[in-house]
Amino acid sequence: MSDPVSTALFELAKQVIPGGVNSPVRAFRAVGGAPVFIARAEGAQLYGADGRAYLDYVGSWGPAILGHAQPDVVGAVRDAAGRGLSFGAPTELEVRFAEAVRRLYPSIAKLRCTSSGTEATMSAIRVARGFTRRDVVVKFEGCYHGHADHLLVKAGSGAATFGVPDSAGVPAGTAATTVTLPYNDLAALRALFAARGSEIATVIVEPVVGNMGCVPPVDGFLAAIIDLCREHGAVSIFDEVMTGCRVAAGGAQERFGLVPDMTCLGKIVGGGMPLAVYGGRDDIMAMVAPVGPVYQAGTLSGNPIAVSAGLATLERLTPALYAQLEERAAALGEGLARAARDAKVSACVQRVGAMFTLFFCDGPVRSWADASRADTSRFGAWHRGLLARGVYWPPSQFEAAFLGAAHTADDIARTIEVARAALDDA
Ligand code: KE4
Repeated sequence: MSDPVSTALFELAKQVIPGGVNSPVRAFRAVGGAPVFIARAEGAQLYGADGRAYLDYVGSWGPAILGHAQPDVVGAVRDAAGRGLSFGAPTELEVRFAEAVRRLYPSIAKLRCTSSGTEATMSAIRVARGFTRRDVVVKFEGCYHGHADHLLVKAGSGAATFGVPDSAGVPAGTAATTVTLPYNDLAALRALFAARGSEIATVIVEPVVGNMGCVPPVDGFLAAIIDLCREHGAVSIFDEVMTGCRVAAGGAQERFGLVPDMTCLGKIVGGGMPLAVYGGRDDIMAMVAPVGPVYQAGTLSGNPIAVSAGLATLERLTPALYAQLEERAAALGEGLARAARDAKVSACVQRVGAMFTLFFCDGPVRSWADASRADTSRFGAWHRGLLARGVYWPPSQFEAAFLGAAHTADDIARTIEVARAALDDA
């Protein structure tokens, strides 16, 4: 159960903020109880409003790969803040940041900063539509790319029919230019291109899905997206807002050795500050105003404080960090799978690098149709058991959990034991 301080704060919050939260998943509706209100965080630990400590596996939904309040990142933010918070004018910092991103993502010839992942994907799609002079956007069921209207769309009646809104307030006409296919379904993708290839502006994909829980791509799926887009004059967009700097310093495209036409980044690149990126091939990015006819702008785009946090983070994404994350995440994944087997619970662990999910269903989970079979009420009971024992897990079966540099081997061992005990509650 949540602490009384958080519960009281939650009641106050609900008087002034819809659902008491500034983003829906934080409301704990999928797992029950009041959300923990966080007072501060350091390393791998969160501290609730009542002072209670929690071992954190959300990491602000990915950004905290170096651990919370990492001294060098905080120092960079403090220094930058002393020089002014925002200028609405170009700075050298933005140039250095863009150069640092390009070194990690050679597929990005030019990039633009935005203040959120939603802005990054929304802008990338607008640029792809301007570049191809086509309207149709292809996405995959279970993938989330932020809350722009044309991305809040679910599959229509048939696999390759146009989408229907997945949120109130999205006009049917907007949804109708988005086609949603099953993730990892190569046949459906090929069939769509065969039928409508000349209408498709872009295919946007989470190269490793985090937003239905961690679902890796099957061999050949991502390469097929890139190849089919090239063949039909469409633009492939890797939405690496979550996977970027997470599954490798250079993201999924580095891990899998692929070259998408455009890439979106967020979360880790901003070190936890409001900073995201979209970019890609020179000829495509030449479409962006003021050079080209596709308009995109932002008062706080490339904000010097956010960019300082991003730069300080990128500079610390070392091979040693990823080796440590791989070792610790593998130990945790194996420990969770063993605990589920010992408890005779139908479950599977899916992991790519330091992003992972314990699904309460048999694996493999390759698509939304698979993921939606998970026992969400059992997940909720397990989550409450973890929380009661001081482990803060993503409050939804359909989210990925994350490890950071500050998680120790002892933290992993403790988490496995706590997970084992919580499985008995679930
Ligand atoms: P933001 O607009 O939330 O910065 O980014 C949207 C976005 C785009 N693409 C991917 C692959 C993403 O995962 C996200 C946002 N991720 C969610 C967590 N699954 C953010 C948490 C939230 O919505 O509160």
